[in-house]
Amino acid sequence: MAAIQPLWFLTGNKGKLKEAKRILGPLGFDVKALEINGQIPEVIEPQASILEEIALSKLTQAREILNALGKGGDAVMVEDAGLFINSFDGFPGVYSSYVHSTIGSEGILRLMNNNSDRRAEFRALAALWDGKKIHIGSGICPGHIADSQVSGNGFGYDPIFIPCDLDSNGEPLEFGTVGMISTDGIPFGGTSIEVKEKFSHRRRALQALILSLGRPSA
Ligand code: ITT
Repeated sequence: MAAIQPLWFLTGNKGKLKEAKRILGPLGFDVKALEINGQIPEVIEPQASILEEIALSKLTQAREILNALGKGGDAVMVEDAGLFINSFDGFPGVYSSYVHSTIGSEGILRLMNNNSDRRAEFRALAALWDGKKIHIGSGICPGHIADSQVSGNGFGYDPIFIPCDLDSNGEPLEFGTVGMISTDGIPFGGTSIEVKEKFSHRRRALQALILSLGRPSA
């Protein structure tokens, strides 16, 4: 087994940090929040229409912060995600963070009122600097927007997002197809973190990243 490698994660989202630790820990990464004096550094999130552009800009800023801390040789990662709703042409997409902090999941449900096409997907784009070069991994989780919120676990839009079922290989099926693996119509917010991981865009993005790094995945 490879030696444990420190990996800085620049994020202000504790839910994302927790999930990344769970996924990457067993693969030999000690994932730690990138902080300065106990504070998450402010970064500029560019106005861009694709997740990759945002993530790469944040990665550049993360590397500058690490350099300033005298840790320029360490590995550092950012990850950008969003909820893309089909009938809104992908909105909120790259604006998911702003939309969540303003109208929230409740607001999305209001906007979706009487909307019969409830298909949506989570997308995640992870970018990692390994000290020499940049690696990218992306992941998608197709699903749909619930009629009402559930409370319980998770964060962000988890209370209103129901993932598509998976086939026996763990791959997502078409919307409406019954598969071997299912949350039985329960949003992520009503499932455990272990269940969410089977479906998660984040898990897929991080696994693709690990593949690009040439590390064996779990
Ligand atoms: P960063 O500091 O890492 O940018 P953020 O909260 O802004 O944190 P993102 O831009 O990646 O994170 O996410 C956009 C929004 O989508 C934000 O409101 C998240 O809470 C939400 N989100 C991202 N991943 C999610 C997931 O797995 N489940 C539910 N909501 C999620």
